Amino acid sequence: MTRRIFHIDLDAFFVSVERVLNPELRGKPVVVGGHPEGRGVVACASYEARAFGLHAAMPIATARRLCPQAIFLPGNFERYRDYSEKFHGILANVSPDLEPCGLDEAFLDVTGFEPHYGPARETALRIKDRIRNDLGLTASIGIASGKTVAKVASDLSKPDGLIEVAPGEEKGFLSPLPVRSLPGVGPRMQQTLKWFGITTIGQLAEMPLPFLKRNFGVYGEVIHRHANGIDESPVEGRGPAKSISREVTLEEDTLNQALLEATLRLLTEHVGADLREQRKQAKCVSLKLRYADFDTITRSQTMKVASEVDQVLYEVAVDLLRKALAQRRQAVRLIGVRVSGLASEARQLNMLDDSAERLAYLNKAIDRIRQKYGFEAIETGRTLPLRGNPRSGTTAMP
Ligand code: TTP
Ligand code: MG
Repeated sequence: MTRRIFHIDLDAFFVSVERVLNPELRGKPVVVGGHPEGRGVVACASYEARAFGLHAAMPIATARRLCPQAIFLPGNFERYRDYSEKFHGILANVSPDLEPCGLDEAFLDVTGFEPHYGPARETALRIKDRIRNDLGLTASIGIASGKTVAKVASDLSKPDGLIEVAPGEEKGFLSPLPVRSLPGVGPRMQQTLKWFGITTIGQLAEMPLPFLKRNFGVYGEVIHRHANGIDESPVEGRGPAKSISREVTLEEDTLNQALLEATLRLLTEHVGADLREQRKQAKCVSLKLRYADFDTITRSQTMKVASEVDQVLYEVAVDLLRKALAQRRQAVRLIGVRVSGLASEARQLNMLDDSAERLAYLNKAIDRIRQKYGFEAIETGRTLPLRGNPRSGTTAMP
């Protein structure tokens, strides 16, 4: 049976919540984010503000220059989280096959619903009505046979839109769109593709698989399938994950400590992003190394306090790595990191209170940008030795 997957994304989420609470903000250019004195970046710009070129992640100072008449608000994360939970609650009522991603987005699998609930399009319209009536917000929905096309469709339909891509039309739908519309194609990949003369998803879909693998590593294969409208990945509920891990086989066996540390840092950032996505903290960090002779070791450390902060998890992981390298001087073939002992996040996210809060907030801001522009959109200083190195692609451990 052809799957019917929804991608649902609220429009200008933070600003829309502010407008529910203060209707005078409607129809005006509004920006949430940064500090009143002009530091920081835009978290959310209303569509009226976007008409002046404002967008998420733009420095507030630039936003003020481009649109001085905009209303700038500091934002209230607790309030947004509250609306986010209600939003996910509405969707959970429709189908248990719900995969929330971020605060204002989710995938929903409604395959097989038609005989009972009518066409998928009508179910989507009912969801939009419910979100409007209960929360006062507008949502955009994409419907397709897989997650990637559904997401592209919802993005394209914004704001307050609905696009359904009929089964068999996935490839044709994607074909004329620019490569950056494909989730995971960040600015750097876009630039590389442009250099090869590839600007549309249709052109990308026609590129031979070995070419994409050579240039983008393991990720080239994923991009190839997605560009061709193929995405069979299931809609995965949060589930009670027991551990989260990432590992990568290096292109060449190596003893280069700087490279191993940078790789570990990137893997840890992926794991940290997953933890925060699931609103979990981990008590235990494990390092996995496979040597050139395929001998594999794991080393673990339990922390005094559970954490979801990249920097904290990395300090533990890199300590384990340094000890392991000091004990055995043999080239490494595979490196991985796993966190376990997961518990629900205890700490409330207060904006910018002290340094721990600041790090936690910074991590969440980075997650948002990466979700929007691809993981490669942001490089933290410690992963810089990996620059331009395709071995930075990571795979989830089974
Ligand atoms: P998005 O869904 O990416 O953006 P949006 O809802 O503001 O606008 P639209 O979907 O209509 O294009 O992000 C959801 C919220 O996440 C957004 O309102 C604010 C927050 N966010 C940040 O804090 N920083 C960021 O860099 C991004 C992209 C989003
Ligand atoms: Mg949104």
